[in-house]
Amino acid sequence: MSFETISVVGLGYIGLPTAAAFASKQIKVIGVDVNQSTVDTINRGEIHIIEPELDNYVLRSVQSGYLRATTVPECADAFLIAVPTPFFPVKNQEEIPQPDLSYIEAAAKAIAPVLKKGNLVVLESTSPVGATEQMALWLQAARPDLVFAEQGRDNVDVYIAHCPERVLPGQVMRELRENDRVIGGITPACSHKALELYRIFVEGECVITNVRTAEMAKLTENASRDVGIAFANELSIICDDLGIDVWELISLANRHPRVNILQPGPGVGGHCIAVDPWFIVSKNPAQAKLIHQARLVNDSKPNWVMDKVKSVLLDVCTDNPHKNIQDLTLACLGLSFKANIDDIRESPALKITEILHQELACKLISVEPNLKIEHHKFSFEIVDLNTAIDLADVILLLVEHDEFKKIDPEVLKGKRCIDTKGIWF
Ligand code: SAJ
Repeated sequence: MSFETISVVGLGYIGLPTAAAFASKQIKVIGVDVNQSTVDTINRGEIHIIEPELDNYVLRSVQSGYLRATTVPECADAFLIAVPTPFFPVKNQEEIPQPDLSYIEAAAKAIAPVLKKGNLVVLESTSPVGATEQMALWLQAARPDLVFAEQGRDNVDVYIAHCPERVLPGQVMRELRENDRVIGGITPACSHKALELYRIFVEGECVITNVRTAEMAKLTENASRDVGIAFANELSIICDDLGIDVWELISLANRHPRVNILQPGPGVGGHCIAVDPWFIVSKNPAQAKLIHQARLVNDSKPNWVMDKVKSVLLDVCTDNPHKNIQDLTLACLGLSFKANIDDIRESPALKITEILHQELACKLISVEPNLKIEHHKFSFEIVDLNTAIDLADVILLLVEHDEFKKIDPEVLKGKRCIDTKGIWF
């Protein structure tokens, strides 16, 4: 076999599961991370991120000797780069975020000294179109003694490809194995080399294309979903104005055999769908009008929800003239970025709850059944579901957790409810 040892650079949400997937197939894997405590945790057979099944995979891989972590890259047959590709901060909403490829550059410079003839380097990080070719240039500059892949070049020493991950947080180990993979080499020989690598553990189909199409495929998947959600979010605002139940409307429209509208919500969260479209917009701002607008629609949905809450609180005061806003209690249900997970990063529900807590004079309480509260510090109070329903004058449903779907409609009687996920009406 061409691949006896594989090095995975960046041991985060994608790199560590990928390293463990290769190790589970009895391939020697050297995991590389700049963070010493991450390296130490993995070498103890433990994990530093939350993902079902991953703990067992890592423990077995480390105990069997197939997975080892280090801060310093070592020689291997293939290198997978799975480092973050964040955006530079923007000064105002009008500015288009620009990608920061410095982690890829640092990873390329770190592995360059240990590269040798016949190696394959795969960029897995979600990246703007052109990033893999840029990585090849950084590698070539660091190792002028080796010939790196370049379009149209036949005889190369180091093969280079892009193979984006497409796994859903919460189902990473299964999806890594079962999902189809798009593989784009800088040359066809690079694609075939990368195909051989992924076939080690991927049971889905591995489809070959060129490098730029592979980069764009990943961005397209998430941008397509973002545009679809923006359509649903815009519909929800129009329907609210027209007195139409958007959930009923969508379920009726979706009975058409060629219509499949996504679901509105309080905004789009997570680290992928709300982020990846910007890679397209930043590269082609003049052409990517719809993709850009979808981002703005989804990013503005939390403001619409907050305005709605304020107007409902005012209504309650108008209906009960003896009550001031200070006398009212608002219960916000859910903090995570989507249902039945504990991940609160880039969560519209958390953002809405925090801002409402800062801005409103009423009492605000929150419920999040998936979080270990002792691990977090919030400025607002967290209570259990029954207490929240008991105390609340107004209930704001932000995440469609199973616990909230099971609430008996009887106990909500007499409360004003704002259901941003359409689970109660
Ligand atoms: N959302 C809606 N309405 C919907 C669907 C989702 O408002 O109809 C919201 C969710 O509440 C959440 C956000 O969108 O806030 C994103 O959730 P998600 O479950 O759709 O996606 P992610 O971000 O967890 O994972 C996505 C996946 N991409 C696609 O489904 C196209 C996953 O396959 C990717 O691997 C992942 O991004 C990634 O890493 O890029």
